[in-house]
Formats: sequence, structure tokens, C-alpha cells
Amino acid sequence: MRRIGSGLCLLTTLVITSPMMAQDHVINFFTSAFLPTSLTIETGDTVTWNWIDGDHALTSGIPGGTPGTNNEPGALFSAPINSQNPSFTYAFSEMGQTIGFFDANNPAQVGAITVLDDTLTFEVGVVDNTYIPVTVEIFEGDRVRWVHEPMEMLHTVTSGTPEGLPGTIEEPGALFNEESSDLNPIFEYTFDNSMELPYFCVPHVAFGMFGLVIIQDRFVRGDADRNGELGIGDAIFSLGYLFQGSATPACLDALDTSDDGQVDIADPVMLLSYLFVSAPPPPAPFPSEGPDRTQDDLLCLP
Ligand SMILES: [Cu+2]
Repeated sequence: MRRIGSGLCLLTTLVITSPMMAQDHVINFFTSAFLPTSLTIETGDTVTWNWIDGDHALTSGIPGGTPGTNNEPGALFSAPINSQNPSFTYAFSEMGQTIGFFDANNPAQVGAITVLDDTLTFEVGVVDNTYIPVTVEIFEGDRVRWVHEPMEMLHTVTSGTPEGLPGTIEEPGALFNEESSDLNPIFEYTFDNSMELPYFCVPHVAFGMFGLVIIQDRFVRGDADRNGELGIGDAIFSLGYLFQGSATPACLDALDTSDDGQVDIADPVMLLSYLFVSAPPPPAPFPSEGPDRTQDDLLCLP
């Protein structure tokens, strides 16, 4: 009986805690070649180089690559791949770049990993004493590009609020204070941290020329409690919000397992079906963290 009991316990543990590992890709080292030589992956994915035969010196970059760049040999990683050290794994966070690698023991053998960029640029028009649209909802890593309409009067794009407290993100100009004019018609800014950032035009405060950028957290769909693991706890968390009066979660988007733009009973049911009866996985962002590009009213705030 004890054996059966502990066996069941182990099984339960394995099933309800399915860690959301980013995808791992494998490259095999043969005697004088590795395969595949090139891969395209998502940010946060890992690549594992495996030893099959020979003695290799896996090195990032390209032979003779420029010092101080990712092309410099060994700038990101270097590791022996041989019978004593049969594998090496690296997690790629270099979004939107192609990272070379080669075998320093056989430098004619070169390869490359292309890391996809899933960020976007959003445009805001500066026209008629207004920012259009007034509110933009973006995700961490995205850019906003303010475009000055020709012949418009001079405006500014100034982060914060006119009376924002010094030392806070609302202090006028804490992040940026740019002229928007015919001489300086385009201002672009990359937002790396999730927050709600108000901004305004210094000359036109009295006209109510205000804007708002909502920078959302990148998230994993289904990870309702946002603990980094997908499990039965996420379904319980969703049911608590739906039926037990728990506080509204900041990242409602993560609860929308089906990505239909609303949180309802179907979402925890779909998550449980995926976890326990091999139903299809939730739509992106999944299984790695990412932005949700579906148009809906749900936000993922920190
Ligand atoms: Cu203005």
C-alpha cells in the first residue's frame, strides 16, 4: 500500500507542476561537423550543443570577429564539447540579433542562431492640440513614435504630469521632454518597464493636451497566479476570481486561457484540459513569456 501511495503522490506532483520552460533546441557535434548549422528561435529559448564524436571548442561569435561586439570570439559563451563535457546549454536573450558560433578546433565549422524580435512600434499623431490616440496600450520592449503634423504649432512630448512630484516617474520630464515641431518632427522612445506613464504638452496644458502610455507586462497565457509555473493552482486562482469574490488580478490577460477577450469558466476548464487530458495548448504568448497582440479589453499590469 505504501508503494502505491507514494507512486501516486509522485505522479500527482509531476502532473500538476508543469514548468513553463522555454523551448530547447538541439545541435549535435559530429567528428568534423555540427548539425543543424543554423536555427531561428524565440527570445528566452535555449540551445543545447551535444557531443556525438570528436573534440570540439564551441565558441560564440565568428572567427576574427570585432572585439567588443557579440561577434568577438567567446564574447557570450565558450565551452569544450567532448567525451568529458558532452553538452552545453545557453539561454538566448539577444532579441532581434543573429549570434554566430563556431568550433575553435576547426574554425571552418561556423553556424548562427537568429533570435526573433517580437516587439512593435506604435505611432501617435501630434495634431490640433491633441495626441492621437490619447492612450496607447503596449508591452515591455515596444516603442512609441510621436509624429508631428506639418505646419502644426510647436508642442512637446513631456513625460509625467505638470504637478508630478520630484523623484517620481510623474515628475515632468523624468523620462523624456522632447520638442515636437517641424524641425524635430519625430520622437521615438522604447519602453522597457511595465507601468502607466502619463505625458503632456508643456505649452498646451491649459488646452488639456495630455496622453497616456500603458506599458503591460509580458506574460504566459494560463499562468493566472503568475508564479512562473502552470498548474492546478492557476485554475483555482481563476475560479476564486470568478466565483469567490477574490480581488481583480492585475494581469487579467493571463487568465484568458482561450484568448477570446473575456475571463469566464471556459478558461480554467481549458487550462485543466490541457494539463490533464492532453487538450491543445493555449494560444500565444505560450509557453514562453510574450506580448498579447489580440485586440481586446484585457490588460496585463504589474
Ligand atoms: Cu501642444
